[in-house]
Amino acid sequence: MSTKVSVAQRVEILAQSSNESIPTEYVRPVEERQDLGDALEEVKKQAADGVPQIPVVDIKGFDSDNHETKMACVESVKKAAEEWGVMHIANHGVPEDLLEKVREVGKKFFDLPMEQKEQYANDQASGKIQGYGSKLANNASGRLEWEDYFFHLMYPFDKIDLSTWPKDPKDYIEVTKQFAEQLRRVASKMLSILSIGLELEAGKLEQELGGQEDLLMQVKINYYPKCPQPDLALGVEAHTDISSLTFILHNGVPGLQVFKDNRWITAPCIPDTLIIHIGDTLEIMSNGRYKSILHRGLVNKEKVRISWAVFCEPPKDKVVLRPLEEIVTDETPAKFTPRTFAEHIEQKLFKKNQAAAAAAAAETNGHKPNSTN
Ligand SMILES: O=C(O)CCC(=O)C(=O)O
Repeated sequence: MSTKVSVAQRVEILAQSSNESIPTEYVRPVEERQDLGDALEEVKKQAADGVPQIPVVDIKGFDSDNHETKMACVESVKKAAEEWGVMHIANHGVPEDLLEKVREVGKKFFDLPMEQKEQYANDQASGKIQGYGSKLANNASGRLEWEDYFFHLMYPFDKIDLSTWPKDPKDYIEVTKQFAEQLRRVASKMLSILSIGLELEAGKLEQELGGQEDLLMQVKINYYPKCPQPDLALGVEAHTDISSLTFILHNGVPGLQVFKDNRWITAPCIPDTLIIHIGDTLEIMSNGRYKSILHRGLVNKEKVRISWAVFCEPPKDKVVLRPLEEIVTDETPAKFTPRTFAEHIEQKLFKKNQAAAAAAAAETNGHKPNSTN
């Protein structure tokens, strides 16, 4: 039986009702409410509190002929990847007018009438994961996320399926292809910097991840409608990414929060930068030196937020993820067991389902679980 999400379950539709409270499936359990609030308020509060901020790194220096300048760039990226697992990157070289077009075509898609968007609906139960979707209550905890999204593979071009991409607006495909090419270039550069940061050859990480031919880039355009109770809801629940790197572009509305030193830190919107997360794949390959950052998406009462999460992933079965042998020593033995990317996804899903089942059981028995991750 298909579990295709019906129109009534789209968060955009829910948000259009004049209800002042959100349905219970969207109310996060108490243990998830630390630092949870309206993203617009949280980001202001934090600036006033002097909370440590996600580092901003300038990657222009990596192109310099001057060795010291180049290595200073490597050091700053390495430090951010080791201490935070997330950074804003400045001077990434993606033209701002292209980024503006990406924002425009994404917004135009979500502005289409619902019947038109539904033509692209995904069907997770039958394995059709590309397309327009909303989270299904398919886990034991039954909690939902305050967002709709559009997900598709965007690079390499010989593996994409254009029939799954929006045909409206007309320039969606052209703009998204340009965006993909630009981000692929930045991904290579970041992987070179991160390789050198581990004292490896510049091309090592990219080659381990499948190289130009097989490293995949998937885009998830997150559409977070305004929410009447942002102190109770999450746009995206807390998770680490399975990817190697994830890029985040947004429409200038804050919402991303990262977990560091036992608190949630809200990312401010810094003009002309892109956000990059380190994902599980690089954490494993670097034997834990680079951190896969736990993060989530907040919502707010006043503004629609749209973000573009672009996941750079190795092929599912061709590559075995393991701490690179150059890094494993007697003093720093391997912290992770070898696994394919597909096995990593399976193991993670299994753990998540177990945790959700335990949380649901504890709730039924009147206990409060400590963790939701
Ligand atoms: O919207 C964001 O900033 C984060 C999105 C995210 O983490 C995701 O889609 O997996």
